[in-house]
Amino acid sequence: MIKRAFFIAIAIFVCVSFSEAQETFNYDESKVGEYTLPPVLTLSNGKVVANAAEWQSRREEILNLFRQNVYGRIPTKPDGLHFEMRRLDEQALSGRAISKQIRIYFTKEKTGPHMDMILYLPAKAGHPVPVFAGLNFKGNQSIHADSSIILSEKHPELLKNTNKPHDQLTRGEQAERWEVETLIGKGYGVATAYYGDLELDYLEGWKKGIRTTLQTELGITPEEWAAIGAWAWGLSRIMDYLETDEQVDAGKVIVHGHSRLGKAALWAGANDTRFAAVISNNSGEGGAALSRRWFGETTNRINTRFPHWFIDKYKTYNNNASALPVDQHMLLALIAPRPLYVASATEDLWADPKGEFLAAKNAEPVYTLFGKKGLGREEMPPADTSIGETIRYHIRTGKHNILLFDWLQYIDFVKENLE
Ligand code: GTR
Repeated sequence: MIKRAFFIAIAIFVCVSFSEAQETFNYDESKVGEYTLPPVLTLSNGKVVANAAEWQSRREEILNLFRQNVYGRIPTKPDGLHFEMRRLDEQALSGRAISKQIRIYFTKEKTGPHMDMILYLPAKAGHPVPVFAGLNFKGNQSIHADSSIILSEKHPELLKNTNKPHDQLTRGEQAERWEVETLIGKGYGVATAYYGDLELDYLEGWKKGIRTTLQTELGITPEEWAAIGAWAWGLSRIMDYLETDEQVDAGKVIVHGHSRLGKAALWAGANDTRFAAVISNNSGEGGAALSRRWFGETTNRINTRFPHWFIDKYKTYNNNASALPVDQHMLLALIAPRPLYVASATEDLWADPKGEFLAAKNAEPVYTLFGKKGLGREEMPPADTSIGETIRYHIRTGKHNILLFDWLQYIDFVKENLE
């Protein structure tokens, strides 16, 4: 048995290495080649959408195409969903914030699958506040050095091979990505949960994640969706909680995510229109970047390296993205008419910044139907310059990351679009 598993593992490793070794990645704009994007406004019957009311049928079509070909089905909320306050601190962050640590149980039973979220709110707001909601990579304790954050139960699974205590390794480790004080100081709430509470991010993570544990409650088999879908589903469950909290302005919840979690944020925003605005930070291939552009990461590579992120059907487009009935500008269009921010970074060529810009650009016609302005220019802006109105874009100087510069743009974007 062990021997068999060993040989399967070797075979997978050899296949992945072989297909990666075979593939060349392009970083030369002159080699991108020609491609034609599927028209966002043309219905499958050939009719062209002429106004916002007609867009609804095209929207349904596109959503279904993404479900059938890329991310899989997305179930609704389970009946037994309920919340439990684990820790409430009215004097968090030296009195500047209120923090609520809430367990979101996905079933009636307290022994069942759950996700732990933390919500920071500005201490003296005096009114319901807009909230930035996004998943984190390393457990809630990683977003801030705040010692009252309860350690993630799930994260240690990924730290098995080290002797260092979990606490030492991860508390505050990703604080520069979260800017909690900045957001609180400007009057916003911050809600987050660990993405591994939904599904741990490795090939077999689904076996212990919600795709397995909730299949009966949700009426969906594990292969009908994939990890990005599970993470997106979790974002909607955060929204379920936020709707119940009187200190939150549930009409102003902004879903955001970086990188693979940016892909999940886009998919959550596309499915769940309760999210008032959507932010994709360096989400790249399978996120905001056009799949048909041969630049940086490819469909083949993402499906080979991360087979658990997308459904099996998506793998049939490996080396053949032009056969996809969708491209990622259509995913962005599903956010319309809600405010959408797409951000890239100059050194993040793997995510194809120009492909992200062009996807945003090609989502514009849908925003126009609603009388909303998009990017307002044809060419990419210079680095560190935010452009656009309801659709915004910037390319930050530097690496694949989410940093203070990005957050400051997101804050302005929310202020100008939602308040
Ligand atoms: C990379 C992957 C990207 C992106 C990134 C991340 O390895 O190829 O699509 O999602 O990981 O999540 O940091």
